[in-house]
Amino acid sequence: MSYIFSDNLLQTLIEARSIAVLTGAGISAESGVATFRDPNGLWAKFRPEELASMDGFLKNPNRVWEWYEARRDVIDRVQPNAGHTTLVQMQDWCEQQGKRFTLITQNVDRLHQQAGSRDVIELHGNIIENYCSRCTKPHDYRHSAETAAKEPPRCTYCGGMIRPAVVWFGEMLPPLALEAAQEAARTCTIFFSIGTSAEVYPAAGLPIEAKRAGALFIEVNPNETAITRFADVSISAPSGEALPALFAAMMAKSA
Ligand code: BJW
Ligand code: ZN
Repeated sequence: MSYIFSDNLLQTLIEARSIAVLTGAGISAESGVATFRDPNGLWAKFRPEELASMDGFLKNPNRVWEWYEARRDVIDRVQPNAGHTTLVQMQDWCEQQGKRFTLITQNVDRLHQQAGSRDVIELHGNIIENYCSRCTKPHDYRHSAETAAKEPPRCTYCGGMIRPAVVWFGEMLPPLALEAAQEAARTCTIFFSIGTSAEVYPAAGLPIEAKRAGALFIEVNPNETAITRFADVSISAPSGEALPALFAAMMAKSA
């Protein structure tokens, strides 16, 4: 597949002072991690309120714990794809050019960090770490296929049930991460929204905040989303193909 990007877009990207990027599950799809809301996504098979909420966890802790253990099995086996690695190259290039680059992700899979991205803002936590659902102390359980537990381990301090360090529905996002993301959205000149359906708030509000503050809003997604109609540029393609093509075109133009 070949992509043609307008000279105007490439020039705007090359001259940008500050680039902010929001990613969602779609950027990891080509690595083999299921998205949530696609036809084959997790929410086609499971009910979000039963698996991704504190109520669901308290009603059936073993089921929720086993679901996260199964997802950890998948994440342990996959590798970052060309979409992730292009964002590392973009960060390197921005930093060499004295531009600001901020990567904000809703993903819990840590594939951005595995690819080499630095200072990633995690809005929805991560699936690797764990903490006590009662006293909130971190717990050092680390998943492995051999030790996968069928029920949540217990807190060594208070005996409470251990939960994954992700953000469930109805829970606050980590305040410093959210503030940093909102600041980047308000001050960037280019805002990319990549592989997210933009259905879940407050993350879904970031592209619109950026656009209101004057940024050019670029969406990369093979499908239409809740915010496609607000995009200044819509790149309707998988991120593992579109991002390397876009970055290569930028580099060719700036050479
Ligand atoms: C490709 C591709 C390829 C495919 N290349 N692309 C304001 C208005 C309305 C509601 C609310 C609001 N503020 C808060 C709420 C409530 C709620 C919410 O937003 N609900 C909506 C669903 C209506 N938000 C919350 O509860 C948040 N907390 C909060 O706001 O606290 C304050 C508060 C509390 C109580 C009341 C009011 C305020 C917390 C949200 C936590 C979300 N958690 C999850 C689970 C994390 C743990 C886990 O992984 O198990 O986070 S839900 C799930 O959705 C996960 C994701 O990070 C998140 C977003 O999904 P994402 O990444 O967009 O994935 P998909 O599947 O939806 O989309 C994939 C996209 O990829 C698609 O578009 C494809 O086309 C595309 N794609 N292949 C590029 N190759
Ligand atoms: Zn505890």
